Amino acid sequence: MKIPSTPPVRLFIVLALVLSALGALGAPIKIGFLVKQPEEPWFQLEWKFADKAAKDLGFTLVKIGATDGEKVLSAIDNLAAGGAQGFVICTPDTRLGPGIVAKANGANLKVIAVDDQFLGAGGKPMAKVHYLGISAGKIGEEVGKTLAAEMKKRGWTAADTAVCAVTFEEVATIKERTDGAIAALTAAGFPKEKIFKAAERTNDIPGAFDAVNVLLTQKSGMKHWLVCGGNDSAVLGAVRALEGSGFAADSCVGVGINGTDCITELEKAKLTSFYGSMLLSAKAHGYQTAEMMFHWIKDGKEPPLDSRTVGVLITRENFQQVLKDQGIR
Ligand code: FCA
Repeated sequence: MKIPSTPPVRLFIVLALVLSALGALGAPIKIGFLVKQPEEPWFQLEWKFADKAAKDLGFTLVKIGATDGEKVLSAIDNLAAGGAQGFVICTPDTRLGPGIVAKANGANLKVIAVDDQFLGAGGKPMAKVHYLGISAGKIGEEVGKTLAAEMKKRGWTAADTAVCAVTFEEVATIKERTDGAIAALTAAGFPKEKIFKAAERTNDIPGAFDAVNVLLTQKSGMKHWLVCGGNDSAVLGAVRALEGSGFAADSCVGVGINGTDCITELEKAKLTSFYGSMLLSAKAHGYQTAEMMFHWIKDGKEPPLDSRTVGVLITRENFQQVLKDQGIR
């Protein structure tokens, strides 16, 4: 091409060529990653693995702690203003689903829900929103089976043992977990009337601690407790409450879920009632969701609508090795 010689015209044409070359390369990809409890190790690990995906694939990751609905909505505004094309979110309230989708659509942002599935009209899961979560019922059943096996191993009888299930039933994935644990315990022959729920007001250690303290004052006189809950925090709070009521490590067994929020507990020199946890894949939840979002934006490759991950039991015996294998330690 012969570029005309007058300087302003030449400058204009050169600029246009540079800009169109940049356009062909595509806009830089920016992805948000919003989590409901940024202080919990589980979510920090999701972020760590999402950061790794950003580094490997070459996009910008914007990590946002979105602890309530207002923060979620303003974060979406900020992402859109900052040139992001999509975000992954573990919402602080699953009922915000329709609002989040409307806001994202309005801003032309793609959404993947991670961990906690959005709820739509009538409290039904929003099956059309791309979601990656855990096989919650099955993982809960593994917790129940482990508790039943440990009870047997210790020679405890149903007459002197009770179950404390720390529940948080407003989040479906958490309810499915405790329902699964209770189902497995009853299937193993544990009497239903000795299974007690302690409902948390907040899904964290203090929430579980308070709920279990209330239960323990109502159900005094038990010799042994088996403890399940929606995640590690739930079981850790319960174990602390039991210790406060004089239950030592040899009188209770607790099994958590996540496996990431109980590492310091398993490392304690002194044995506690926290026996083990179903370790989930923070890598799949952090890296894979960010990667799926990246390819969706870049190549138009739509992720699967519903993916579920599994868990593996870790205890004091194997946790060091398993965490190492999974790139957590
Ligand atoms: C929920 C829980 C987290 C984690 C995640 C997979 O969001 O609150 O602790 O278990 O599911």
